[in-house]
Amino acid sequence: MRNRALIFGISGQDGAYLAKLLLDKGYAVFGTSRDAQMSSFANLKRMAIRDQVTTISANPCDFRSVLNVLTTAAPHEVYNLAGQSSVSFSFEQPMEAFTSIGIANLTLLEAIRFLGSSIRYYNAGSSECFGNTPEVATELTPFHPRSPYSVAKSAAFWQVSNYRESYGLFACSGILFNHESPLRPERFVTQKIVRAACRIAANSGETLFLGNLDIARDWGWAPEYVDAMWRMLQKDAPDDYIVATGHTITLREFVGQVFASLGLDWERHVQSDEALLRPSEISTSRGCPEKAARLLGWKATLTAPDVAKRLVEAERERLAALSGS
Ligand code: GDR
Repeated sequence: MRNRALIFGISGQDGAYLAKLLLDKGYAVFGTSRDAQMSSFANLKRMAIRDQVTTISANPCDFRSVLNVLTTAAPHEVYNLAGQSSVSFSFEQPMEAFTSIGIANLTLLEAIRFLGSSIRYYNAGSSECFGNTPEVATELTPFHPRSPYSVAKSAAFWQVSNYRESYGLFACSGILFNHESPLRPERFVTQKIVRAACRIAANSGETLFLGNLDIARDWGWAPEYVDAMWRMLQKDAPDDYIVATGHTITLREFVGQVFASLGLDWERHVQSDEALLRPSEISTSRGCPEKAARLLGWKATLTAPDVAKRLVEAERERLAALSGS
């Protein structure tokens, strides 16, 4: 019998790459959206897999809705990638952050427990839970969340741990550091920079306004990260893992690399804007991916400079396709 996977939040970047990975492995893939009839599933279309995925309407905060989709799809594996994903937006909508992340995760765990099911469950955790990590974070580093988003992600992480300990659920959290791709919207800083830089290279004459350029992040390549999610659910026992490249650079360096790859001097085109600063910020984010390498056999092959280069290449290809050249 074919393996069946259900992805909550299949419309996002990670949902699309994970769906592709699972389809390539022979899975029957089901994906949810709050209103599947109204959703465009643009990322699935861009990956040319829209027709291969069965999409179902479901609200992960609604117990009945979750029971319904779990019964319909009858999955062996459930990946919860749904919920708010923007840290900056969570300061504007903190209740939505907690509901779409914390309550949704709890509802899914409860539904799996209620069904007495042997479903394997993946929860999308986040490096944001660590807060500032001038020293490299491991899976044992205490959390210090600094945004409504990361408070909710921390709650979800401990819910998973608690359901594993209390009820023996096969549930894992992947603590993913920043991971990027051309499927990201401009709300996230990497695509904001790459798209603006490409427009500037085409003589738009605009200035790119950014917040804090001194922050440092470990930016990896999203298609590689979904493979780590899958590997977690193939182990004999559930556990939590950091997923990172182990290589951190500043936003200033990232911007410099993007502009340089287009033959531009970034300092002539970029300005800092105080309005883009967050109420509280993580200045440095560093993660140790050693456990994932040792126990999952997973290792990132692309680090931030490669990510910058690939994003620029992809954007140039997209623009060329649009202009028909
Ligand atoms: P982040 O991603 O908050 O780290 O969360 P984002 O790309 O939004 O910000 C990265 C860093 O860049 C700084 N920054 C700006 N960010 C945005 N969006 N726009 C700007 O103009 C700008 N200027 C500076 C930010 O302050 C921040 O420090 C991502 C998401 O994918 C989460 O879902 C995930 O959990 C974490 O990464 C790990």
